[in-house]
Amino acid sequence: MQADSLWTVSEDQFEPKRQNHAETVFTTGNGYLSTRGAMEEGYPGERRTTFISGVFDDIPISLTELANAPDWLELHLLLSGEVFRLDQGEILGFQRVLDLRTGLLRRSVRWRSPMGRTTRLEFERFSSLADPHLNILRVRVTPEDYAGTLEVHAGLNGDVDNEGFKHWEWLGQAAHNGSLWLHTRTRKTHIELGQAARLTLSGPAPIQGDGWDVHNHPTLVRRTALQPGQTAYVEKVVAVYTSRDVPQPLNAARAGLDPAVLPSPAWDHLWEPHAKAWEKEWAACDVTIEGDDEAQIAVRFSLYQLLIAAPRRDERVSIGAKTLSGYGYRGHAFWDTEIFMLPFFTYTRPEIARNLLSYRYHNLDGARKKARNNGFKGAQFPWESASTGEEVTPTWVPYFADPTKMVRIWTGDIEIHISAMICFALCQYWTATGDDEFMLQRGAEVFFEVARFWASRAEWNKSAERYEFRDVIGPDENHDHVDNNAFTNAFARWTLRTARRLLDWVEQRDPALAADYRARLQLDEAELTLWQKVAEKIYFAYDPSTGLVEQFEGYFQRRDIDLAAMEPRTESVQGLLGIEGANLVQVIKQPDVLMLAYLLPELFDERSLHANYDYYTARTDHTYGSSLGPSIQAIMACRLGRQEDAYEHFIRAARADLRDVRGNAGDGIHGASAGGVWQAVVFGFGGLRVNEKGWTVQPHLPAHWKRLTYRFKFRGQEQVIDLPGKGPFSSEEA
Ligand code: IFM
Repeated sequence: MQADSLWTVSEDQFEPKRQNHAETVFTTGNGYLSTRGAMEEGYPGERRTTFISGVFDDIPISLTELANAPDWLELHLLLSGEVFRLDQGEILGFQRVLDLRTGLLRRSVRWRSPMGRTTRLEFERFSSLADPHLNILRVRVTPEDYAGTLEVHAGLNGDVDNEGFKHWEWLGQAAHNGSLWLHTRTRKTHIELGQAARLTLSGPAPIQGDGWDVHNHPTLVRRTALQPGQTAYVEKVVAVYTSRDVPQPLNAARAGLDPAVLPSPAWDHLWEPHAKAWEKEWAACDVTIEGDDEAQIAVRFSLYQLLIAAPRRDERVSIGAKTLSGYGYRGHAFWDTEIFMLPFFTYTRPEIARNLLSYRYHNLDGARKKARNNGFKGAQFPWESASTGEEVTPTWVPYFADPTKMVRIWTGDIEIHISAMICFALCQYWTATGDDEFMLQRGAEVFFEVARFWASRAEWNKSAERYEFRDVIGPDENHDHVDNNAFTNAFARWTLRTARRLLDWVEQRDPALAADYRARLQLDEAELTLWQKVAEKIYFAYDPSTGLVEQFEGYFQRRDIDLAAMEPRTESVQGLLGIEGANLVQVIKQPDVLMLAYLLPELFDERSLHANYDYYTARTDHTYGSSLGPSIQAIMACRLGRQEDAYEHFIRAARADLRDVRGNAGDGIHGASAGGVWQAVVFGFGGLRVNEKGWTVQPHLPAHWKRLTYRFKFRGQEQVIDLPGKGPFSSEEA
């Protein structure tokens, strides 16, 4: 493959049946907003969507979701009176290419109309990374074998919905004198949105134009004439602001398109700073793999998807499990962000990691409220989070196997490890960056409140003389309402101990601040003693004779079925056995205990690692279980020297969205899998380990990889690791 093709993802057929998958893959964006790869002219069944980070709105009943913004993309072309549509006439040539290096989406089409006229069209678009409020598309239109007219309609369409539910109310609009704008507001959360657009048409013949002031869909129209072989240039540039950004978003959007600020045509003015901004991003994080083109492209694709979802200027938003690229999980953030996506940012773009962690800090009050409502102290972070930190997990959803039935979702009630995951991510960020100030001012408060939650949630079992966490769901969601999930218990203990040490450190570093925390949070000695007592006595089901950790109490008594004997299958074990059925057997959705071994390696010795790896690997639904599992499984396989296993799991993660392994990529990118792919390469094959003392590299490259390079930052210093061979292989301190 050419070096350039290792930076692209492409398709060379228009396939209406898989258009939703393609829309996800070809998402463009800049962290402020993302637009799915729908086509400008629009097709039945499409999920045409632009999500703006943090723009949530409520829907009945007590649900909140990212609101699909009024459509900026719309562009219709009439070629000598015939509407350009790929589902009519004949497609003589088609290619779409996403350039991961610059976030440019290009579509080349040769199309014969129903009347037999042939036209070449070159579409391009991007959302500026340099100025996140600006989006631009352009088309070059060339009639090949006819002389005729070109008419362009470019609108801002406020009549959009989230697959049925309309979030926007109209406030105002205009479409005249070349000016186009739309002013709308979300119905419940009252976030105002100002959008302004400018349409440019140029070509060899005179241009005429007017505007259609259709309610909620203002549109500009331009017309010209073309001879065979002549090319017309169409450009639509759109500015987007919300009241989350500025007090007067409409004014800001209109001002952004003022020709004195942004000359017309705008493409070249926007392109250069945009391309430079992307160059800077990749310089900080690119990974190169020689000897495996599929892996190379998949890694860059994963990083691209994370980068276009990452908040660069906003610390009150997170990244949803499906990034900003689809309706899945309604834009809500899970532990996917802290454990799977965040390490990539922590080690390559710590400023973004800081924003993401600040989001949790700003939402502490929501988490406090959740703890209080459940009868606990401190902060219990929501399993699914939107803009306030309050729980937004739906309690009932249609059953995926039979949407006429509703199923109760318990994760929002009892999947409680999320709070510890936030603390873990804070520590990881702190260790990697040495950002003491952030830990002192923000991280510590989160830690203390979460520790307090764990101490109040723990239950004393008098007869067994231990603290327990009953009625929980661990990372493996095939089993709910279990007691003493090992992952949850171990992380409760870790948080309590780390919080105590952190308080000592704050006391040393800044006694006044420590006193302030003690007073403001009412942290007295009795409570601190309780943290210690609970931590010492938390039950952890480790069997020294086998080295096995029981995933939860009674897990080993569940029916042990032969997963291999169920092959070949095309759906998850939960899908085949039903929710109740899956609860009764040992098959797990993701490797709960191995995830623990990955995150807290100090709890497992070599023998125990092998024992748990063998036991749980055979019982994990790797193919159709959770997309979070394969990358972690790959890392653990690397650490245990199981190279072939490692690659098999890694490539499964790498293909999750590009090949639509689970058949649901149309709902959006699996953000955790994308982050996991980076971790599998860097922490797995690349062998990076980091602790307070420094870092070491002990590589485990797949046999067919000729070379791997990756970069990361440790305490502000950029490190480039070039494998095999070229050290250094540790920092001096480690
Ligand atoms: O957070 C995950 C969970 O671990 C498994 N179910 C899907 C969630 C969102 O990706």
